[in-house]
Amino acid sequence: MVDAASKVSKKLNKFEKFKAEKDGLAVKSELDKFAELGWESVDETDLTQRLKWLGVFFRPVTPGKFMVRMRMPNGILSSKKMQVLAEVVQRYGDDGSADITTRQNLQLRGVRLEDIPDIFKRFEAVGLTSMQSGMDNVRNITGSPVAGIDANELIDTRGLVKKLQDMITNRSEGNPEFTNLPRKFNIAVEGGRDNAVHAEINDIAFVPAYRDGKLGFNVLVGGFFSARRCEAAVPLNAWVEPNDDVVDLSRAILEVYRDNGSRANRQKARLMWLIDEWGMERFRAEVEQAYDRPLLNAALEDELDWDKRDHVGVYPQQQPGLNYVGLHVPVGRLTAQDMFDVARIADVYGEGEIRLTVEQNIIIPYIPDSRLTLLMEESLLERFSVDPSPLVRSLVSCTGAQFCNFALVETKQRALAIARQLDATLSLPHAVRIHWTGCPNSCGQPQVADIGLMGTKVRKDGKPAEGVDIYMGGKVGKDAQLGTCVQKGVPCDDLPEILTGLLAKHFGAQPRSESLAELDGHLQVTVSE
Ligand code: SRM
Ligand code: SF4
Repeated sequence: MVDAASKVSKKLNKFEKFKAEKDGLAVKSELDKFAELGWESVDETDLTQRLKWLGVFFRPVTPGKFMVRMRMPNGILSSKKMQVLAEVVQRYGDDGSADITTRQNLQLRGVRLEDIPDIFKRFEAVGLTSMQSGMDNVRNITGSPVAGIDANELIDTRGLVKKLQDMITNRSEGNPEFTNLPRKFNIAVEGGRDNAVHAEINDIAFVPAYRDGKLGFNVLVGGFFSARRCEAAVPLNAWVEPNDDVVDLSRAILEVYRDNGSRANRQKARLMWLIDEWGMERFRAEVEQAYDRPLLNAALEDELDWDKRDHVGVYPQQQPGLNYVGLHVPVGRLTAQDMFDVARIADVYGEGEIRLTVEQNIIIPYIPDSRLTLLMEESLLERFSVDPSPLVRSLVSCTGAQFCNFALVETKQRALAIARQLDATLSLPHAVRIHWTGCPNSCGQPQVADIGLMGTKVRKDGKPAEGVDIYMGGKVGKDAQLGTCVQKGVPCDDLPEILTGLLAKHFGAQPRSESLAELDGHLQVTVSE
């Protein structure tokens, strides 16, 4: 293992210091001890920081009730895995729930530290892992949620994403080679035409491209969001074949970043800052050296030439007679019962497979034509609609104040309430993607939205109040581009009116003529507490 921290800089930030004292992965062998001690007696840095290396997050907002962040390569899991996750959440009663994340992943809530050793055994038995899903590690690796079933797909990314995860996490055992990066790191491997995973906002993005008639990936690097700075990824001027080269090149980039990224100022530690410091020519040369063979220049253009799809609804698969059905999960929140129901539906109607999207929704693939009508009658589809109202349909929200101590505002409940209210009063010619994020960390990706709302503190009528900064202009799909802040400090209470104005001016919204009663079906969605 490389002692990266000492190699790079003598001036280390406080995170680097505690990592240098003890690697995050070290707590893996201490879980039984922690479970016996109880969370109040665990060393503070182990409790609040190092446990995140195993995907176990102490929540200062709900002390003693932990969040567990999984890994779901390409957003795919089996019904068996979903059942195990549902059982974990179920044992915590009203405290237990799960969230689908903006990286097509699942986070479990309410978990007690004393149960972690048992929970991890259950995970292992079905091939689930939460290894290296937080802190200075590579996050869940995203890929098209319709990989292998999309009739128009270019590259099926499932195997590649799994291989990448296995390399980075040492097949979920934990890989000390990559547990001490200077900062978090995101990788996306897009195999479709519509850029379903927002490739451009990842530290490494592989996007499909033909070079000399051969299909492979152009490579982009350095995309990220942070409170201080947001950047779209830029071309590395490299093209790789869709095979182990993807894994090898990712490894090379990670090594270069690990050994050279800034460990002094944590606000300037993401990959793009290193690219800025060196310039792309040097960065590419260093990566090429670590890759240990010549890098091929990028193809002139990539194949991202479709508008982004949200996959909500019923769609034919590339396999004749089979369909995938996208269920809308309001702001990604699931109860234990929802999870059992989704697993059952995947078993009864499909082939026991479930997929997650970066819009925090669920896809059930492999549904035969003959089973569609019956599926549509399932009561779960009243909550998880295949045809939700337009603003609710495209709503994305980060965790917010309910569980996140960085949050400046409550997000999920409010996001849903406002979207439902506006859907009841406005008719829209097309979907408008509204993304909520509770603070400038941008987990809810407001910069990719048509309208992005970033939590902030404001004053209203002379009193402190919850508010948002408004972002607009985010484009997704073929010509993805980041939105920018257009209005600052809007009190949340004023949002219905302000959003109505924006929707009318920029998105063709008209006052609705139907009565509210007609929308009843759409208004029944709720987020469980
Ligand atoms: Fe995030 C930190 C939740 C996607 C940028 N993010 C956090 C923490 C861990 C803070 C904390 O300890 O409370 C949040 C946990 C709250 C909780 O209890 O759920 C949190 N981030 C999330 C999730 C769950 C939002 C969601 O509701 O979907 C997403 C989990 C993804 C996953 O499965 O791994 C999530 N976070 C993102 C994204 C979006 C993405 O990856 O496409 C971003 C912006 C992209 C990026 O990172 O470049 C993002 N999160 C951050 C940052 C700012 C990073 C930076 O460089 O400054 C932080 C703060 C930090 O790391 O210091 C952060
Ligand atoms: Fe928490 Fe802020 Fe991320 Fe929302 S954007 S989950 S409030 S860190």
